[in-house]
Amino acid sequence: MEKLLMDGKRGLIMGLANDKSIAWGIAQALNNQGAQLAVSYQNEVMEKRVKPLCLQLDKEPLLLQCDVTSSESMEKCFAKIAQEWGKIDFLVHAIAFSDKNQLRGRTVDTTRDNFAMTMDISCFSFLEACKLAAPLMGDGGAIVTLTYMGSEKVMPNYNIMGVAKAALETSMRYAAFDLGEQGIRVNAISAGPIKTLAASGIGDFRKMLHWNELNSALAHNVTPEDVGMAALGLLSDCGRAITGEVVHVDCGYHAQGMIRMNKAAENAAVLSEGL
Ligand code: NAD
Ligand code: 0WE
Repeated sequence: MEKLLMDGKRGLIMGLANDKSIAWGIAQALNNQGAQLAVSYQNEVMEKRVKPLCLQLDKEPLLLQCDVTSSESMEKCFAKIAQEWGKIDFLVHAIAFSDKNQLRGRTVDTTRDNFAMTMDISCFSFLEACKLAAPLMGDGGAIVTLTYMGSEKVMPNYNIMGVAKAALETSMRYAAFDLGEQGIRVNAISAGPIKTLAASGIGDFRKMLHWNELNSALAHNVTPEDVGMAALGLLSDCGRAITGEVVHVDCGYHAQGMIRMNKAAENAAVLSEGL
């Protein structure tokens, strides 16, 4: 049989909530290329969704609970993987959180507590995961985290999450340097907007999706499967000389300097109302 890209490779995916999750798109892409997965979920609520989903994977995954606000929980999770497998080849970090009420209004009104929590869950957890994964990647490995363009440019309402994503991207570059000599590559995927749990209840999200569809170079939206394919490239040997990079998987939207002029009326319609 033909060799698959991830044959013989094992790794952990953090941040699976349900079948809409970007983490699920990545899990499927890796699974389809022969990877064996460990999957971590935040709590019992997520467990109910994640368990049946994982039945769809070809190789039975290691299911682990991991709340990233607790170092003890993180250490237990990686200790379990060490105990079961001894080593891993890859890690996917697909976790972010901020107080929903502060994903609107002014960024200057962010509270001290929400600033700390947002940075803790959305950025520090990545560094801690890198630290704990590295000893399990003896002969090299690859790490991917998920970011969003709100780190580079102001996106209305993304607010303190944009600040956390900027810190996450910079953390990724420093981690790539720290772990590079050990043969570990560290990269980020900057995904375009996708309707996931983390996008639910965000005001104007439908408008944002339509805006991207109208104005991105490829003139459509990104799916979790699209992100999965890019992650597969970065986590497999295809990405063997790529590290410290932010790959935009956004149908080209990040390169755009203005709206698509032949869709001016449609853009106006999106802005003016409902849709
Ligand atoms: P999602 O809701 O499916 O995933 C977010 C995950 O974060 C959930 O599984 C949740 O359980 C987990 N999480 C939150 N707090 C946690 C904690 N304390 N401990 C452990 N896990 C915790 O949504 P998603 O859109 O798939 O988000 C995944 C990643 O992709 C995030 O980093 C997000 O910022 C990023 N991203 C999303 C989009 C988008 O438009 N959906 C675009 C670009 C980047
Ligand atoms: O990173 C994200 C999602 C971030 C997020 C979303 C929520 C909603 C539910 C973090 N914390 C929470 N907390 C909750 O209680 N994205 C890239 C998706 C997203 O979120 C936005 C966006 C986009 C795009 C929020 C405002 C504006 C744009």
